[in-house]
Amino acid sequence: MKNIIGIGGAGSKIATKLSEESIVVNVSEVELSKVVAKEKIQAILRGGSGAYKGCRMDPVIGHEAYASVSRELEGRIRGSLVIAATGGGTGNGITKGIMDYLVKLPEKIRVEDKTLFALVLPYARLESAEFVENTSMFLNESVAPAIDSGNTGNIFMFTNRLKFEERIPEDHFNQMIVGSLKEFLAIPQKNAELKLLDGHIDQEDFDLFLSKPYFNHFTVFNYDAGQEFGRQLSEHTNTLLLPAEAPIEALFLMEVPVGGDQTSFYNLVEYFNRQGVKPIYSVAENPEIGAPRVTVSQLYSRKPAELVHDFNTVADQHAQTKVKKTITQYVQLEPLEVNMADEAKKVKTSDQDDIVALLKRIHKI
Ligand SMILES: Nc1nc2c(ncn2[C@@H]2O[C@H](COP(=O)(O)OP(=O)(O)OP(=O)(O)O)[C@@H](O)[C@H]2O)c(=O)[nH]1
Ligand SMILES: [Mg+2]
Repeated sequence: MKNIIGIGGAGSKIATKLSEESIVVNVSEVELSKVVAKEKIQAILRGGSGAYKGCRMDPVIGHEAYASVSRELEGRIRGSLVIAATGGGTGNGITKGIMDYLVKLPEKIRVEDKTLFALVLPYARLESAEFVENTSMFLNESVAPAIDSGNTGNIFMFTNRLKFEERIPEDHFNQMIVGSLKEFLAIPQKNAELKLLDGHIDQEDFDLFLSKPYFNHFTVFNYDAGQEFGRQLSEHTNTLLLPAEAPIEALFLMEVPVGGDQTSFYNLVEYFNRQGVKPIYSVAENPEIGAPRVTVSQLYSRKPAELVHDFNTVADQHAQTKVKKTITQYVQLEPLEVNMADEAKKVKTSDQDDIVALLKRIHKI
């Protein structure tokens, strides 16, 4: 990872928890002063005046401020991870600037230069209508085209649902996000350090996986080889992330204790095979654990309206209505055929059968 870039209040807090070597970007001087970072970039509001308190939840203001930092950011986003909340003005508006830039690039970005995004979505049931609307607009107008351009890498869709439902203190919740991301990103390092028993995920394989323009749902749990894997996977979704849809690609690391059964990974291979996916995997011996553990990542794709709906699937009737309103306001449904052609193209399959299997899997035929 070249740089970790935190944008806006939430983005900066989470990025600097992930690494003090982060770069933070904010309009707000106060928020910038509160974090320890390698580099602090202050975005300037149009007109250059004001107390630099932030964008007051207005992404239009945040997007206008993008012009003041575009040069600096465009030089730093390649091969980097961008972290921002989608609800406020600054993280939303400036990340929109980055995504628009990636969409308009005349050339295709190389694998190692792809930008990853970790987005923090509001919990629609309890967070303000502005946060929800800003998010709907962002998912539809920025995220969907960015994915379609093929120029973004994996996108992690974090949600504040658990934070609100379990009343978790903000700092602790941020630590949970960071801990979970670190665990997933440690896969190649574990492959380098642990004794490998089967398969292999090296840094290049991992980077290639991260470079795909899909959503990434990853999760970690103790695996019981005596039980069905699919059920365990659905019982152990990562509750910090939006749930995964039918996977297009998958990757897993299975860690087994010394002398543990190293062949149960075939269950996972077969499970994914039934989903039409051939996973990349490795099995490693970890002397520090007492039971087998798996880190599983699934890449999936969503259309704009589904995306907007996703972040609210668990909310109550009131919030459903709130989100429905934002869907009709912001989301224009494209003709299905257009999306399907794109989906098929994105998955670089050599034979027609695979494309048909893919379309079936995503329930389009
Ligand atoms: N998980 C988490 N969410 C946060 C945190 N701070 C704010 N949020 C959420 O992020 C959204 C608001 O985004 P912020 O990052 O505060 O806003 P901003 O990008 O700085 O934009 P403005 O302050 O409007 O200029 C809301 O959904 C908040 O609940 C945090 O530290 N952790
Ligand atoms: Mg702010």
